[in-house]
Amino acid sequence: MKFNTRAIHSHHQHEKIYGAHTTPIYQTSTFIFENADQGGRRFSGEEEGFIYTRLGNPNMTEVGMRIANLEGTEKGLVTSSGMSAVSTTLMRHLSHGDHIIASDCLYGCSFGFITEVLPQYGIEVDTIDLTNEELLLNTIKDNTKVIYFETPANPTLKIIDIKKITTIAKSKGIKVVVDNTFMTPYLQSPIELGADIVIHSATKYIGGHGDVIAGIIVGKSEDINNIAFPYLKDFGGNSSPFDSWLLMRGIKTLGLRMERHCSNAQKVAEYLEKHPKIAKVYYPGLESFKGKEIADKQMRGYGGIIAFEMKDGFDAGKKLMDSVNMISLAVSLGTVDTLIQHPASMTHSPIPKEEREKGGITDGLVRLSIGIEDVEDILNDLDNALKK
Ligand code: LCS
Repeated sequence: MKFNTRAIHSHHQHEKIYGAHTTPIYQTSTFIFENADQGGRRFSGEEEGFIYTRLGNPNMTEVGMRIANLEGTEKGLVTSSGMSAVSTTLMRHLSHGDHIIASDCLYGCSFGFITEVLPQYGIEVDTIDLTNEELLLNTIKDNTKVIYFETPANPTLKIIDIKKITTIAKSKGIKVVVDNTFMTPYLQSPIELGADIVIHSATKYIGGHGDVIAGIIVGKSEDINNIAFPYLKDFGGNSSPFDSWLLMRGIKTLGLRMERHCSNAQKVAEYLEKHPKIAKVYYPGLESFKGKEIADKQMRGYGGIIAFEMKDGFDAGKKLMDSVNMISLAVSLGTVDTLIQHPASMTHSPIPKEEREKGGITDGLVRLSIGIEDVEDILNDLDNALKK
């Protein structure tokens, strides 16, 4: 079956007692065993079945398996946040004395976790420009266990060649973890390009409606089982039945929404690029965009996120953010409505200024997450705000 059909049907099991058409919310902390022997078999893994919601729940299984299916892999987990997906995955693959290479442009808290928290556990970290192949080859060491990146990256949309990185990593036995939040499985398939694990902030496009915080981890069953037990189980960063249920509702319309996010963002990016008050626009669908060639090779659309710099710098950007009307001034992204925010003082403030600027996140950069409203209304709102 094709993507949109799988987004609606894959791994759905009709509820048998009352015949509910959609999956009910299994809002329960624990599950009843038929007898003591069965309880023992479930704990030992001899028998499949649910035990206790921190260890798994029908709503989480359905979402995890559906995203795994859409990402073209075997198994998935739903976590309490995107950061739980990042931290649980990395803690599973790194121990004292290991080395991780991460992109120099990442979501602020991911960057903070990797550069501030991991070294406290004796893990060596290098954040580098992963578009520079020679630099990557020179940075890899005998103890390098993981290469970690986002593409397109938050917030500059920096594009990293997934196939190139996974080919290098495979030859050296290094795991590649890709954060596919900006693209979703509808627009990009890192696993097909050789990645081992794909993670998401499902808070964004997968949920899609701005009402849930969640994360996803998908990959081969063996890798996912090794993250689930004992890491997700013992760190306790699983999702909840209701949040998973909200994600399931969002996933069914993912393809439709992504098409609209892409077409709206393309029009807004083209409008901004021509505007006399705008100095530079970052959007992979623009001919002027630096990573366009690789984007065209590995992406099936350019997504809904645009970053830009005002000619008059941060003060002009601040005025713009304070002048929009329909558009909300808020962090997060990937919601049905359009959001605007300032990475340097908001989402990427955990990164020291010098590091931030190395990753291209200047003080003047403004980020837009384009929603699925009628594009004329988004353009009108921006046009009125830019006039001010
Ligand atoms: N990965 C990416 C690429 C993200 O953009 C975010 C959050 C996360 C991971 C973490 O996910 P969370 O725990 O929030 O579900 N990005 C945000 C942003 O740009 N604005 O607010 C949050």
